[in-house]
Amino acid sequence: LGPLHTEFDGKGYAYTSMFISSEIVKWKLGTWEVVDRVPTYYSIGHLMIPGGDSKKPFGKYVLAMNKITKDRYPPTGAELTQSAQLFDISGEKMKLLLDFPTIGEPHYAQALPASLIRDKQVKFYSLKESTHPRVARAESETGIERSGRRVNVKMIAIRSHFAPDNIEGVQEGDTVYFSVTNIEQDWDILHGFAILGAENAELILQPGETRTLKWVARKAGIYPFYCTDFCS
Ligand SMILES: [Cu+2]
Repeated sequence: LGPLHTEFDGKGYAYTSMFISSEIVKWKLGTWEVVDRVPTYYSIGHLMIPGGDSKKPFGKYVLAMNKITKDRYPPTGAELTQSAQLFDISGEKMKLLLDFPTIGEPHYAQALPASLIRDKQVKFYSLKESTHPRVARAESETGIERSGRRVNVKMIAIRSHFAPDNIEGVQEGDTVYFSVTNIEQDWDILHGFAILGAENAELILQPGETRTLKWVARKAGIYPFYCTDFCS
């Protein structure tokens, strides 16, 4: 009851989410007969077969994204997690592999074999090839310069420190532009930058990336800054 969405496995079957009866129904294209059904907990909305809305589905799994979590999880407050279920659809009957909590009411999703993106993804930004005007490729390229009431700081971030990490001489009312380069060239070492008194932002830096945070020295004092991608 209550069919919402349909995905295809590329092998002649369709899978329809049933919101009211809380189930996935598998049916055969052409004869339209129902060949299998599995319960979902509860009130499934979208469902997803990797590539299942394309001409060539990958067709090994179906994911149920449910809208109602009634009686599933401990009470964690007014907001409860939603639930999802992953089924193996490589055989005749759907087989539950994993039942797990997820965030929000997931509104569709897509999945694909890792091999399609593994060799094509940008893993980190090459420092050598960086054309960023504020890049500092090494500690020797960092520096602090003043022009009027503006202070430009060029910094590097590396595990587990910044350089320079002690900046003196900023005056009350100055505007400081912190340009920070994460000089790591390992794809999975991120760094961040936050400073006390920054009102609405901080930086997160992919390896090889340079970004700038504007900060105003509103009052004389000592202001700590730190890496938000905890590394020390
Ligand atoms: Cu860090």
